[in-house]
Amino acid sequence: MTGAECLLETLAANGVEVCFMNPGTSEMRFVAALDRVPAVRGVLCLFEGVATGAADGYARMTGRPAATLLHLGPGLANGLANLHNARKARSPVVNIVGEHSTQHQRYDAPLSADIAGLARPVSGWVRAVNDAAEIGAAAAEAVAAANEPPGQVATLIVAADVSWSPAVPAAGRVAEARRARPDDAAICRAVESLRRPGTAILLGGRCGQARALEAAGRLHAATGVAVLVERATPRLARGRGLFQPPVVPYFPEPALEALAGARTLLLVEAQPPISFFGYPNTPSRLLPDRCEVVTLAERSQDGTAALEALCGMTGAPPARWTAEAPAPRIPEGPLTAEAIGAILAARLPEHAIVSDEMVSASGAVLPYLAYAAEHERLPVTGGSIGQGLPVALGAALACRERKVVALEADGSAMYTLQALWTMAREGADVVSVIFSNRRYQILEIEMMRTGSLGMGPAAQSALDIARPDLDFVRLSEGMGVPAERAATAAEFDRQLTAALEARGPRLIEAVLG
Ligand SMILES: Cc1ncc(C[n+]2csc(CCOP(=O)(O)OP(=O)(O)O)c2C)c(N)n1
Repeated sequence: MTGAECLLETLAANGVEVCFMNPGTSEMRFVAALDRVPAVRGVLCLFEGVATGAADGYARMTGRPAATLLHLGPGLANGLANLHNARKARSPVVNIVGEHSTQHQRYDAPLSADIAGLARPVSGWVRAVNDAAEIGAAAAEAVAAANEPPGQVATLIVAADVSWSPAVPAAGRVAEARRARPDDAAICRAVESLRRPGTAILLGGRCGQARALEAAGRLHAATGVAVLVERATPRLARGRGLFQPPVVPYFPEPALEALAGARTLLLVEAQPPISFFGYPNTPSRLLPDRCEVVTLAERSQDGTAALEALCGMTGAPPARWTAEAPAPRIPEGPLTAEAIGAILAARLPEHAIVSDEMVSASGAVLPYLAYAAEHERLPVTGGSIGQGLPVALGAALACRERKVVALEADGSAMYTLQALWTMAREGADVVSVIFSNRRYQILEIEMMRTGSLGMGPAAQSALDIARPDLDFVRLSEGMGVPAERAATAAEFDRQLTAALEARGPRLIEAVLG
């Protein structure tokens, strides 16, 4: 078999089933091998940022890596921003990058670049393979590295001649890495903290998922301990019937307020909270000075098991949760972010996956989603916009039986809009809602916050994405995704209901009044 077939066979033998790809000449033998190794399905993406974001979404929902296939340094560079988000999510990704054949690497050919240098800042593991004899073992090592808790990007750089030379696969499967439960000393320290007034728990990592939330809710009900969730928690269960602790706010002032009472902060797969940005008059560190930080579980450990152990040691009984207020009624009139929130609260189907890149609209919409049916929310983990649609695509291919809803600000949507084309081609069950305010609205707020006294026409023009207005209906239809435009709450409700009932991708351009 060829090195490319050996690479794919090894990926398949180690549980990698999908490869989000945008290939070139150096990856042609990999592409050819897809027909001989059908256990790995190639999914074509028309921009590398779509491929890397989709791999992130897939990993968040399965806990397993997808592969990506990118074309030399420039292809990798196009995919870096969403690999950055994947790194912050601790998503396992097997990031395969093609390289020139070994004899060609000594020349400064047009596509020559420092691939490892580009890969390192986003990768926990990087290996270049220039000998076909190594490709089987290297591929197995890449999967093992990606899966190493808590999960990371593992970049495997494969020379073109490795792909076309004969090779033999590595024997057997790599051992599955398990997350260790924190030791008894860490659990005893945490039990002691729970006895003290002013203790708060901060959840992150995998502890946004239902089982961990249930355990945290039991502790909250039994001991009164405050519970918060990190903003960048990659997968957060929400909705009626769940314990829904608040997420640390985006802006520093409300975040400082939310944490002001903490005397001890128990970290569970989380890090001490810091502000998203530094501003002229607010601190970066969000904890009060006198607050002691106690780590119950590191990011690489099993925080859920640790929380459950705490429940056992404190005798916290099962608790029940209901959303405090009834679901809000469907509004009338012009379409606003609040109206979208209320309609989503009523219409979101059970177990939906919500990819959240609403940016400035999130403050208005998210409180309503507390009343929606149980769902999971995937936020932007690394602040790099252009991840929402690709993550939705990856999540939809990972969970074919679940409806995915991408809540997407218009400016952010334009970074990786090509995700719609792959959604159409793959029949991905995604309803994309574009929040069309035709501005970079959050940046108008940030402009004030960073001390600017006013905006002249040049500055305003830099934050205004109208002139010309983007026509998301035509953009979407042009990529094969049926689309409609809503300007009133009633239109949006009707279109959303129909889109949720259909299968396959749909888009609604929500023009905000
Ligand atoms: C890759 C990347 N480039 C630029 C930015 C800076 N940035 C943050 S928000 C934003 C505009 C957001 O506009 P939109 O998505 O329309 O949301 P709105 O603020 O209008 O709600 C930009 C350009 C970023 N976060 N990431």
